[in-house]
Order: sequence, then C-alpha cells, then structure tokens
Amino acid sequence: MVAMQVSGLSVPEINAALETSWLGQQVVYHSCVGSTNDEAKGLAEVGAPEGTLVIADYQTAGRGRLDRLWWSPPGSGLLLSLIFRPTFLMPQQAQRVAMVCSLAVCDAVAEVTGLAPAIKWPNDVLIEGRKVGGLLTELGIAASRLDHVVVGIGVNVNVEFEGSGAPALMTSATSLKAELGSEVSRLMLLAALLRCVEARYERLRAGVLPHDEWQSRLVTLGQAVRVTMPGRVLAGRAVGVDADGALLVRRSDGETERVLAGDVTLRSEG
Ligand code: BT5
Repeated sequence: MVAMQVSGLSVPEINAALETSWLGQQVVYHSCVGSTNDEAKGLAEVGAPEGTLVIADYQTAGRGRLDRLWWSPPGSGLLLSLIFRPTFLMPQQAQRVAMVCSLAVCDAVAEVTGLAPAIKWPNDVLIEGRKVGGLLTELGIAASRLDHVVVGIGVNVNVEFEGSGAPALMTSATSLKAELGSEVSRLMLLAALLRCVEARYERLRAGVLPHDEWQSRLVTLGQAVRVTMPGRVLAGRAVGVDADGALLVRRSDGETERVLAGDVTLRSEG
C-alpha cells in the first residue's frame, strides 16, 4: 500500500490566517484525533475559554448524530469543533448557536467558492441536493444552565468520493472540489468560516435572532416531509421553524407539530 502524502494544517499557519478577534485565537491542532468534538467537550469541561478551536487533519472516530460516522480521508476536509459559552441563552435555546454556525458555513463557502449552499434541517449543508457539510452540536449543562456548547463542523473541501472507501456516499455527498473541479484552500475556508461565525455570534449575543434567515436557506421548507424520530415517523408539510430552530410540521389533519430532533426525508426523495 502506498502511503498517502497529505499536506497538513499547522498552528502557525492557522494563527497567521485567522481574521477574528476571539474565535479560534486559542487553537488545539491534531494531525490525527478520535473526534474533535470529544476533544473539545473534554477541554470545555476543564474550563477552556470561549472561542477555543479544536481542529484535525484526520479523525479516527469522527461522529455525526446518534453516533453515526463522519467519513473524511486525511487532509481533505475541514474537521473542527468550536467551544462557546453562551451564558445569555437557556439550554433550550442552544440550537441558535448551531443556526449561526450553519449560516456561517454557507457564507464562507459562498465567499470562497461562489457556490450557493443551502441548509437541510437540522444540520446538513447541501449543494445541489448533495451533502457537503454537517454540524454536530453538543451541550454542557450545569445546575440547569448552559455551561458550554460545542459545535462540530465537517466540510468536504477536497474530499473525493469516487472510488473511495465510502461507496454509500457517492450519490448523497459532494465536496467543494467536486463541484468546482479544482482544489480549495482549507486554510482560506477556515479563515472565512471563523470570521463569519464570530460576526454572526456577536449579533446573536446582541439579541438578533437567526431563525428567519436560517429558515430562508432551508431546502426543507414548504416540502412534503417524513420525519423519523425515536419510536415514530411523522408525515406532513414543513411550514417553518421557530426561534429555537424546531421544525414546524403541518399534518394532514391540520395540526402543526413542533419537532426538536429527527431525520427528515423530503417525500419527493422517495
Ligand atoms: C452530521 O451528522 O452531519 C454531523 C457531522 C459532524 C462532523 C464533524 S467533523 C468535526 C466534528 N467532530 C466530530 O466527531 N464530528 C464533527 P448526521 O446528520 O447524523 O449525518 C451523518 C451521516 O452523514 C452519516 O450517517 C452518513 O450517511 C453521512 N456522511 C458521513 N460522512 C459524510 C461526508 N463526509 N459527507 C457527506 N455525508 C457524510
């Protein structure tokens, strides 16, 4: 087997690229780690400051929700987790931080590549219906208050799915490189992403709610959907999201249900 040559990121080049005042100014970099979210959660629990960035070139146990796998070959994706301490939010409002981050992923991808990403509820970033990124939000709650929020972000920058070890993703996933036909600088995307997250998070801190804009980016909206939740499946039409990011689904009997967590299939997808 031929060892793959990848050019890794490094702390000095990340420091030099960042355009933020506090986000990512504390960087923990690993060429290889289990999961940046696990690492960030551990650091948050022992007092790491708000804005800490944990970033890796490769994860041996990259996770999605419900312990699903996040697949990304060495040196080809953005794999990072951010620690926030939004003491101005209640635990049930924590999804607002994830909304800010997914909007920032869209901003940064659009800025760096000119592509037009959309969001699929609750945490997927899509280009032309294919998944280019995903977010994993995990909360630390102490004495009923929000101690920290870790937002893990995976973006397929130069990931190649053709002939890869993940055949199931060949039709459902894409990467920026696949869309553009040329490599994209992970460092440039990282710098744009963190700048956009910081600006949007400051607006959230100042009381500006992101859900209207987030809703306007949702491919899910207005669609006939099937939402798979633990123990049941809900069918209906996605009619909106509320301030905390819950999906509002109108059933055929006219009642509207508020869905906090689940997997959405657009019914046109079969
Ligand atoms: C997500 O979960 O989409 C959240 C992914 C978050 C990954 C980041 S990477 C840095 C940080 N550290 C971690 O350990 N995680 C975060 P979910 O909605 O559950 O989607 C998972 C599903 O997406 C999998 O079951 C696959 O079907 C699909 N998938 C896996 N890898 C993918 C990829 N590279 N591109 C597109 N889809 C993928």
